[in-house]
Amino acid sequence: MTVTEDPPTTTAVIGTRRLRREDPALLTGEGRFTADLSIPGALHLALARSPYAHARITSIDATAAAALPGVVAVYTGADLADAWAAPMPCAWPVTEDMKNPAHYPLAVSKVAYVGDGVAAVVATSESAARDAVEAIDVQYEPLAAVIDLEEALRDEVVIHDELGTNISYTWALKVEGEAGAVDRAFAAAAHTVNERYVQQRLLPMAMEPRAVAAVPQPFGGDITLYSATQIPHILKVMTAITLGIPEHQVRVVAPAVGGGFGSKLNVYAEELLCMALSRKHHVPVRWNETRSENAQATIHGRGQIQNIELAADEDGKLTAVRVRLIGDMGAYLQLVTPGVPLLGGFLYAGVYELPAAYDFECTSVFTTMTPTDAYRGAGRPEATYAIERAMDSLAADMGIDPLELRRRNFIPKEAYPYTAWSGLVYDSGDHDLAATEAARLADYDGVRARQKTQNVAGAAKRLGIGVSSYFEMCGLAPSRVLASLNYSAGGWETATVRVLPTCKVQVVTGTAPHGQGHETSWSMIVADKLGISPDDIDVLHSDTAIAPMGLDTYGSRSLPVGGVAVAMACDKVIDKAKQIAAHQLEASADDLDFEGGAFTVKGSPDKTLPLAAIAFGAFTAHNLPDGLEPNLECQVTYDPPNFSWPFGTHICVVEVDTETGAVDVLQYVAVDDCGVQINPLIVEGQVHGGIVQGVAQALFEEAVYDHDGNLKTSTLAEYLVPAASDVPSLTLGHTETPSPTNQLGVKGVGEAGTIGAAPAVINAVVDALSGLGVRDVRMPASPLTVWNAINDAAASGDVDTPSDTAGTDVGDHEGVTARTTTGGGDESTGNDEEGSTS
Ligand code: MCN
Repeated sequence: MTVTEDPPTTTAVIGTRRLRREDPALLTGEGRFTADLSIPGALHLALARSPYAHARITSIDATAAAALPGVVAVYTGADLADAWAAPMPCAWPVTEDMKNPAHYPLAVSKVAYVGDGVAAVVATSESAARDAVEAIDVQYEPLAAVIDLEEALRDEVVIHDELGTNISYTWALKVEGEAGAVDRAFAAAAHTVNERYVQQRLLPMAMEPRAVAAVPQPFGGDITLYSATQIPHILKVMTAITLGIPEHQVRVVAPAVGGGFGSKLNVYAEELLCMALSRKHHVPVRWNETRSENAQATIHGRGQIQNIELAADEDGKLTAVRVRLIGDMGAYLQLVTPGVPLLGGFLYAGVYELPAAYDFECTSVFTTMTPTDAYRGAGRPEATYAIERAMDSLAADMGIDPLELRRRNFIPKEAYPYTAWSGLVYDSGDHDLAATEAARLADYDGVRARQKTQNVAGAAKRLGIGVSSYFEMCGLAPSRVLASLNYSAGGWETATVRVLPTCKVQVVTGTAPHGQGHETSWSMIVADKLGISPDDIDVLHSDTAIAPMGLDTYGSRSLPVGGVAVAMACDKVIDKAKQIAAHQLEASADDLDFEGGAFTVKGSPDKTLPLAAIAFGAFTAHNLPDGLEPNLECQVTYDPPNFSWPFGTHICVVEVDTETGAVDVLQYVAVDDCGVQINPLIVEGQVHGGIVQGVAQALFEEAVYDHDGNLKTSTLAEYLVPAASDVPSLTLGHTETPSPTNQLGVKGVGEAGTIGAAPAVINAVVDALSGLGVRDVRMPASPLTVWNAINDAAASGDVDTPSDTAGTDVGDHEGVTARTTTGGGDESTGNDEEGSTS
């Protein structure tokens, strides 16, 4: 385990900062996205969508629309009732009694969110289809919207009549060494905190909105679905089931995909409609999403109210954690909606030692808003936010430095592999090393010293420093563990390595990259393994006709599962090549070394055979060992023994303007540990993007609904995706603690930045203002929200450390009286937008 600022140099290719081979085509506009595909004769789909959040459909009159030029047909939900063999899929029934309303691509009698599809137009052009949508006369009987999670719980307005309740499920994870351990720990605790946090809804906002094109074959019933999706393989299975098409007749292709962040990990109505209608009309049917539709009809992320309680002994060592969560499912359950809070459910003790005294319970409710589902981190950023914010509250109450409190609680590196209270085994970690490195890069002590002089009475700008130490339970696999969580699919991944006669290599992977650079990374793994140039290696993916088996890309699983499968397939190729080499060199296979792309007989450097010769020999099959199949192609399906557990510490330094509430991020340091890095350049890109999405949640973004259930932030004018100028230059360091569970020593990194960032930022904001009595600031910490927090604290007079006492407030913890807090956290700093989501 080492602290490394320079890339590791373990092998020739792995660990080098190779430029992404994917980028030239994307940067020069050559990349072909779904909407770019030229599909002669395609009809265009457009959807009439509900303008009401909750209403009964009383009538639909499409006569005028159907008569418009270019319109081929208009369909209602009732017209298409026979098109579906099953409702739209939810692959994660987390409890046996989970309530899941039947959800079809078009609503039939009732709508449950603004944007719910009620009719479909197919026309000869996109504009004709969209114009016709305007001419459809849909009459509704409006019902009350439900946008408040606690109101949804009360069932005063029930959204899905047939369920009789808005509660989809309650899932509990209570682990106690002895019965009553949690209650006893809280009763005996020297310190407790009890905090409430709101995870606002977020819009994933991939740069490319969704796009679909379904192309039926004229004979035989085969159909090809082109889709901007992260999950071509899962989509193939699910669309076959939902439409009742034999699976072998469905081919799914994901052309270039412009980001997903979880939002393209789904089976959407428009995909099913294009497929069903293309089969009905025997011509291709395509659909391109507008940006506003993307905001309304593509899944949202987060949406939780969290209540977290920590119990700690006199030294601040955690003795129990209790969490109560309300999850906002939105109007319907999409592919993995119910599993999102559950994924976080294991992480509310963070990277800290905890006895078996953990009590987590989540109740998830339907609301009349766009369905939620996995968004970068999916449950894990939410959990990390809660524990990391609560740790800061505990530190503040105890009057100790937040970094010091974390150090007292870190799982020590000697304890790894560490069997946690949950029974899960964390593979490897050195949290203190990552925290120490982050503190060094951020000049933590220096900033604390600066605070003393800056945060004086009446200071216009107050300095804050926030720490967040995180775990990312990722690399989604192993299949058996996923089964124990009621997930309906496995977690394995496939790879084929095919050495062509001329020793060029094709890698076929079941992962489906949409910005993560797998072509570059996988070629680097193969190059190292086989001793050939990465430029001689092609990586094929995202087409189920080429890569028939796979489980796709999400959950930072591709490298620790799919990339490791690639390495294992190379091992198989080498084993087979060795048999050929042994045969041709007339040596025992045990006496051969393989290095630099050639086999050499041990002790006889002149007796050597390059892989190129073996590849050609395997192709001609003129001189192979008896019984050995020709060609050099091997496949592996890998189901890892464990999740992978990357971790790290992020530190954010902010300055808060006390007169305007504006937050200026002065410095952001991230020290992440994802084990061995295949390509540090890609890792940095992933961490950069992830941090920006976390900073965005902390400071900028929120899907805001009004009381009638209208999304008020459905364009980029209202939904504040940060611009490059809003984000500071990021200082990245890393530590390298290899995972012992796979041969590459790798862990995933795709979500790490997002998981670490939001709590680091808000901890910094609260740290800056704690001397003014501010204990919490709700996300996004917009200037108005921060300003209100300052003024609410002033009005309540709850100032721990008077701001007129220079040097005794933030950062100087000697001046703070330790106290035990048992009340609820400060809830007064809610977002002031009308009808915010929670
Ligand atoms: N990598 C590496 N060394 C490591 C870890 C990762 O070189 N130790 C490299 C991998 O080889 C791969 C990339 O980093 O090229 C990401 O790998 P991994 O962590 O396995 O994550 P996935 O490829 O499975 O990507 C999924 C992850 C998720 S869950 C979201 S959400 C997300 C993310 O990736 N969405 C993204 N990053 C994104 N990046 C882009 N551009 N667009 C998205 O939609």
